[in-house]
Amino acid sequence: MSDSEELFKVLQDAKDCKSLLKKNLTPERFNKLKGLKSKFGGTLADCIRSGCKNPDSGVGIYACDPDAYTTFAEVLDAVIMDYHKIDKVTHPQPSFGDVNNLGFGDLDPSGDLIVSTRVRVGRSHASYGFPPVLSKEDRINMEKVSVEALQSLEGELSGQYYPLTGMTPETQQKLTADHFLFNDSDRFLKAAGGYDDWPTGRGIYFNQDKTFLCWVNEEDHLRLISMQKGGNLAEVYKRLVKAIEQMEKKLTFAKKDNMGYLTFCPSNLGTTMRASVHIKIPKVSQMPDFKEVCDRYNLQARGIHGEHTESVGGVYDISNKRRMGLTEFEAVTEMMRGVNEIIRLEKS
Ligand code: ADP
Ligand code: CIR
Repeated sequence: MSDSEELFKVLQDAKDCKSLLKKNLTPERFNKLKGLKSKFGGTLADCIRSGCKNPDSGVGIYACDPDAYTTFAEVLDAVIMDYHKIDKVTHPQPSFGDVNNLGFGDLDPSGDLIVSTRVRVGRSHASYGFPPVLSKEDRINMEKVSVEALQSLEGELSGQYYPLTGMTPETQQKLTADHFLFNDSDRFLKAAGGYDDWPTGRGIYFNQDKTFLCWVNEEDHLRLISMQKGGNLAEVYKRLVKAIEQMEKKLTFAKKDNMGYLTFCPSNLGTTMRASVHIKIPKVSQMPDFKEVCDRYNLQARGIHGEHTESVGGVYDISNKRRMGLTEFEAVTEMMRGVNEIIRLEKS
């Protein structure tokens, strides 16, 4: 049996698996795609390894490289439509709204509930593949061009780059506990090859106040992040838009018609935007219909140390779930509306 056939068998035998991969990789699709290779040399096995080895995956499939969205479109399109709740793979041009008149400001002026606010996007270099097809040399070269672009940022975005190689474990732990830095503990990403050659080529850039940060070669080539304490979503969003515009002038990012920006995980395509609050909701989170409320407002609830972690002390990470088929402004507005409703419920 080939690598992909063995993986597919494991997936078919996983009877309790509810991932979008399991639902959408039918035997017909599998047989059609199993022998194909993407332009970067990636295979179907590279895309489905994580979802087959982790039957508790929610999504279960990654793109081995930007071309996977063409070569393996038959399964990826189905997963994309399912995740982003769209009936056609389509995505508008980027649109950030009028940043001087957004229609939202501080979501929690009382300061009672929202601990902090964060908005991030992912970006991929157009000329490189994603983790399963990258070499150590690719990672080092990508880090170099990313850091050069970051070092050209101006004003409140200007800062310094700190490579993971050589960083003390104490510094790493402190930055991670404070929600700034990533680590290599996500077993889904690990199985997808996301930590190959760790820690080579990885690092973090941040400004003096740690309100603008950039992750280099974590899950995506770049993750641009704006965050601060409290609930002022407008300030956080505006800072991120500024960073995106400056970075766009320096680098060429992978994009595709009707898909927007391309990312390793299909759940991040399109705007690639995740706008989140860490919010104290001891009452709402205990309501029997908490999950339904989140679904109704297209929100996702995570624990406070990132995806696949648990809540601590009634504090949850609440963010927009959909990133594709809507503009950046619409994605952040969707999150704002949902968070307003969660706050209303918590206070009533
Ligand atoms: P991502 O947003 O990159 O998809 P994670 O869910 O893994 O990924 O979160 C990454 C990190 O960002 C984690 O340390 C998490 O605690 C932190 N984080 C997310 N949202 C917020 C927020 N609103 N305030 C502070 N930290 C946050
Ligand atoms: C999974 O399938 O659960 C992991 N590979 C993570 C997918 C990203 N999750 C998400 O909801 N954005």
